[in-house]
Amino acid sequence: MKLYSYWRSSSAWRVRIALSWKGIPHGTVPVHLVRDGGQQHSESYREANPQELVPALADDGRVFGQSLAILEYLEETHPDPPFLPPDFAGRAVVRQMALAVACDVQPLQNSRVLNYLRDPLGLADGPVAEWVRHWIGLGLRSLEELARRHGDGTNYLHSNSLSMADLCLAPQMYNARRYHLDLRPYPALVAIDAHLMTLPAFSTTRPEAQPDAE
Ligand SMILES: N[C@@H](CCC(=O)N[C@@H](CS)C(=O)NCC(=O)O)C(=O)O
Repeated sequence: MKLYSYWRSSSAWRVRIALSWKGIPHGTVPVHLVRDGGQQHSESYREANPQELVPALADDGRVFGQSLAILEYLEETHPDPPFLPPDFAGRAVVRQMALAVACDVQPLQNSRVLNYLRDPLGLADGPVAEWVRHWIGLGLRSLEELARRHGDGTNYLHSNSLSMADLCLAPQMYNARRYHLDLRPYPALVAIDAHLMTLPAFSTTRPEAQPDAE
């Protein structure tokens, strides 16, 4: 298996955690999202992922994009240890929380969106950062409530075991800190994130631990 990744990509980090958690041997191909005008736009990478986004995962002669599709693929091909609960309702809740981050928060802070706000729309860096904080804050507010309803409020988002939702939470919290969002309104998420970062699958795959980190 080969993961196309960028050290600071929160979507790629989800997959790095999954590969580590499941102990799946793999290589990593760094794709620099800024250098050379963005290597995600190169012809060779477009061949791997026509969406020109990281991550992408190559396995067995095929390449997949979209981190959540990749996570589901890894879960189905390597079910042990699982990151989806055994019951249908539990799975739906975990997917609800993962998608709340992956569909409704992360896309609004992706670099191509922020670049478009700057040019051609003419927003300065201050308002752009404000935009990011606004959307992350809104997403975390609902996630905090969901964590209280479905989790233990201290270790995991759902029930008392690791799930795909946690794989989305930690990278999102990292980005919230990067943009200096006040995290005091989200004590359950802060506690869960702190616990997750004690797990080797999270700590060893964090952005700063990547070979392409700057
Ligand atoms: N929904 C996609 C999002 C992927 C995504 O937005 N990747 C970002 C990095 S986190 C990227 O490649 N950005 C490059 C760009 O904006 O040009 C997924 O979950 O894989």
